[in-house]
Amino acid sequence: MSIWFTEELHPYYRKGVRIKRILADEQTQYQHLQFVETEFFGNAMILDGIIQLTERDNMGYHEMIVHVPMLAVGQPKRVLIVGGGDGGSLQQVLRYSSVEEAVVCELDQRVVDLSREYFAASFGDPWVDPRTRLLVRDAFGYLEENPGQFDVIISDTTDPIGMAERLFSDEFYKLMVRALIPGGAAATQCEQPFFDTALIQEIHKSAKALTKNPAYYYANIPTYPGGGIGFMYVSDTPWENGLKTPYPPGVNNYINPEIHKAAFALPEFFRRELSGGSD
Ligand code: SPD
Repeated sequence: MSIWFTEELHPYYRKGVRIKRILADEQTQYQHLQFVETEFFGNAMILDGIIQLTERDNMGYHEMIVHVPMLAVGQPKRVLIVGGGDGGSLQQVLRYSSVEEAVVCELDQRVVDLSREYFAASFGDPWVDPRTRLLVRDAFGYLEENPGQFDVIISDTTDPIGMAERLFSDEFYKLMVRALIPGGAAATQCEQPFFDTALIQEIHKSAKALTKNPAYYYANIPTYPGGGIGFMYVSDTPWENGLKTPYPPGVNNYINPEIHKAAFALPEFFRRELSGGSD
């Protein structure tokens, strides 16, 4: 069998990947969850018709969402991952020997269960690490209950649709910043400059009101709309601090010092939008 999977996250844009076979297809309590084997990108997870990650190109996403805040903070001890049930961010977080606890707040247990099966070749089994604590629950309540607890928070979410919309709100950013220790840093999945300009502007405004040194950065991921995705770095600590920090043990497949720096260089139209259109 060889068929095309076509994704239409935006009504004016489509992309497709050729798939070899469907590995799993189920309706969980929360969403339509599919795992497929693709022709080129290895195994992929699809939620409600949207590609979340593939084995071949997830490194740009997970290395950048994790290492930029982790390196900026230096010796992170307690880390919270919001979402992230596939284990890709967790695998990167656990590379740091300074990490004493990595809490993953994921709503859908089936995402974890099936990812352990279909991404084992890529991520190993980070869930058995004694530092990992999986909480199958909504992150909002957890953030509310845990002010001032985390050195780093990684918001590794789906797109702002349905239940996930709240994770892109000012309210969420306030709770997230409140859950950081002083000088802690967060990085969030923050969508695509071409397609989501207004949303990113709003989030940047919230981040600026809450912290001294927020910044938007970008990574290339061919299977995401527009070929990539951006992240909001949210912290009083400048992201540049991370440029001086050595990488944790293990192999990097995307980040290096040049990429780390260049990721914060924004195309002019978008830089202007984020600066409020004034300069
Ligand atoms: N438009 C796709 C955005 C996917 C973001 N979530 C990725 C989860 C990987 N851990």
